[in-house]
Amino acid sequence: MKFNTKTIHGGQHNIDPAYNSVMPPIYQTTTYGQSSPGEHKGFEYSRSGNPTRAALERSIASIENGDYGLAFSSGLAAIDAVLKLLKPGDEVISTSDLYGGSYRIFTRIYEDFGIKFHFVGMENVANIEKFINENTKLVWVETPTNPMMNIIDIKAAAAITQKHNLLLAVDNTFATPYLQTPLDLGADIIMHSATKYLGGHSDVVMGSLVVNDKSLAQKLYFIQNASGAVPGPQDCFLVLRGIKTLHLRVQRHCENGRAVAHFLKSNSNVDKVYWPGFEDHPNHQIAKKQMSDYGGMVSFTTKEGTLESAINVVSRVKIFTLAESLGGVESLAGHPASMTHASIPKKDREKTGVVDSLIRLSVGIEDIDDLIADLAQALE
Ligand code: P1T
Repeated sequence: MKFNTKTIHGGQHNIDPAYNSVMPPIYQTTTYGQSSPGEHKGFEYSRSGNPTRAALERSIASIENGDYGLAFSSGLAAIDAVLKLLKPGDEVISTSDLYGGSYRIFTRIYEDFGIKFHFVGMENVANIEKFINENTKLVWVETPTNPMMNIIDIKAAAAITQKHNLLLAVDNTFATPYLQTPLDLGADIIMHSATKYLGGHSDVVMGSLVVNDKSLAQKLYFIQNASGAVPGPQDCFLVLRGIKTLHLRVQRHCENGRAVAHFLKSNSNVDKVYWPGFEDHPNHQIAKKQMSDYGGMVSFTTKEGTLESAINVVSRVKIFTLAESLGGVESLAGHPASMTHASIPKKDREKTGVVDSLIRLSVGIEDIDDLIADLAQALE
């Protein structure tokens, strides 16, 4: 099955034997009757499993070319489940530029449990190897990175993790499987904030993991059930509905993202524009190789280079909404330093480029003329 068919049909065969409904019923139930103890029709209790969630988990696995999918109550709950594979003393090597909340769970929760994190610029993947020692267990890659749009070579990172017998997890939130499928490039775990493009309509908070290895899937399933951060059936239904148009939406996000990136580059009140489709982006060649297009996320700095100038722009937009999050049909503008990345100490975030004058855009699927006119008036 090709991708544009998988988004609609992947893992959805015979979802409703009772009435052949084309969408799975929302099984709004906590529990399932048993004919005698342990004898049931596949579901016992909705933390352990729910048919609507199972339909979504199969869909997500299918679009990521994976064998096993798991859904969580948020992207961070999915990250939390991956970190629970580790033990005190273990070490993780992570992308240095990443979502502020990922940085926060690493440094403010798991460091206290005795896990050590190294934040490494992975634009040159050879840097990963410098931090590997006998305690290293996991390499965490976000690509494109949030919000600097750095690109990390997943295949080259996988060659390193395979050589050293480490797990490679890729946060595929920005790219979506429409643009890149990390398991095919050698990753072990794919993580999503399904809140973003998979859901696609800014109405659900959810996370997911996809893996191919059966024993890894079993460990993660154990954690999902034992820790219990599962999504409800209504939310699973909404994300499943969102996935059915993922290919159409991301295609338009890419078109609009490209137009916005070029507009910003030509605007005299803009300094730098971060978008992996530019030929002068430092890892454009890798983006070109591992992604089928460049996505709808664009970051830029103002020419003035001050906090005030960035605040002015994000306060003046009218069609873009000043808000956290991304990946919905509507365009959003964010100020990473004070919003999504405020939990990263100023000196650390500035090292990665998250300066006070940086603005991040999640370019939606509205008419491109309206989006550009809106940015033009805000930048004036
Ligand atoms: O918000 P949640 O569903 O828990 O997902 C966390 C998360 C993980 N990974 C990436 C790359 C993300 O962007 C996020 C959430 N990001 C935002 C809310 C944001 O505005 O960047």
